[in-house]
Amino acid sequence: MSTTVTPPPKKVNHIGLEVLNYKGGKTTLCAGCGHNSISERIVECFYELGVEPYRVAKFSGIGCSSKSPAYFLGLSHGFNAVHGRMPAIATGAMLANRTLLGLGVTGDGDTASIGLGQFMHLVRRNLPMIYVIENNGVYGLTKGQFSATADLGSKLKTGAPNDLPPFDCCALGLKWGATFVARSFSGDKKQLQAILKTAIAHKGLSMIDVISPCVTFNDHTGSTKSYSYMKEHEEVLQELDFVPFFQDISVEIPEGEVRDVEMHDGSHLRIRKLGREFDPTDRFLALRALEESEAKGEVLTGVLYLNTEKPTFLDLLNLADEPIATLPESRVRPSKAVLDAVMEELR
Ligand SMILES: Cc1ncc(C[n+]2csc(CCOP(=O)(O)OP(=O)(O)O)c2C)c(N)n1
Ligand code: SF4
Ligand SMILES: [Mg+2]
Repeated sequence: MSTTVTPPPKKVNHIGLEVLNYKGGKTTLCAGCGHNSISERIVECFYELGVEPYRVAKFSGIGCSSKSPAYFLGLSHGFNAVHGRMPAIATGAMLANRTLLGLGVTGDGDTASIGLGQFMHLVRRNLPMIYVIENNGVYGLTKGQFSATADLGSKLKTGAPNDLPPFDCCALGLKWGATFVARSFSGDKKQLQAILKTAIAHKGLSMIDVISPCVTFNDHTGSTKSYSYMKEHEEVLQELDFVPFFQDISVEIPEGEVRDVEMHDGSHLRIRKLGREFDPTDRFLALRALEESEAKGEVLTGVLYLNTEKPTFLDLLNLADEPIATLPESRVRPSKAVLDAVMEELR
């Protein structure tokens, strides 16, 4: 007699998709590379929040980090740009279709060395997209030369020290007007998840600097971007808890200890202080906290700044609600009469 075995029901998110629908190809990065952990967090967060994968546009430049969009969200759109030029491509795509959820994943070289000028303008414009910097202090793909985020005195595997002071991407982002600035560590699963989810809910440029050790070229004694250095020097600013808009928010919170920030989509970020007083809406305080921690040789992680009020680049341009990319020709091509009037003005 044969018995039929009913398979267990598939686990799905609130839009009915399985986690498999959020995965990408098999990684070709080194085993233990911090970038692989970040890809895993991206898969989990987009799955748990029930983001439609076909609404996401992934952007990257060149580097091991910039290869990683191939390893998550395989059902999304993707554009692998030239080294350091991802912001220009992302800006064009987001202007053409404002209904997309932009996700840039890049490296410290791609962002702070060759791509610094592009990154600067992206932040200044507050383009609504997520911008993840997988920061290992080196050019991993080209065999481990120091990047512009390498700390002064940090040593290469050969023992050669870095003689130049680093750019702190978070400090630069704060200065240039980013509306969500956070730092995390690829090894801190819970913190990185809460930060990524907040970035998905944020309407504006969300920049996340994630210390992501390169196990092949920058994980030795003397490196300040190694797993062991981060374990000893990470200074966690707050405990973070993200409550998505589709979940009950009525949990009691002890007054004075937790700050609740309502995001644009109705989700909530709950920030519980850990010892020190810190106001994540105060840009000057954030810059000071970064300077102080750097002077102490600490790596400050957490949400440094959040501004839910500032208009985005798309708001400033007064774009139509419908994506330009799908408007019919009759609405995007000026009539002959309009063109004639323009030509007349230029005479
Ligand atoms: C215009 C240009 N210059 C230089 C290179 C060589 N190159 C490729 S990746 C890279 C650095 C990547 O470093 P990073 O962005 O930190 O990524 P990682 O590999 O460390 O993740 C460089 C210099 C290139 N591809 N194009
Ligand atoms: S070389 Fe470094 S950054 Fe590149 S995949 Fe390997 S560990 Fe990661
Ligand atoms: Mg790098």
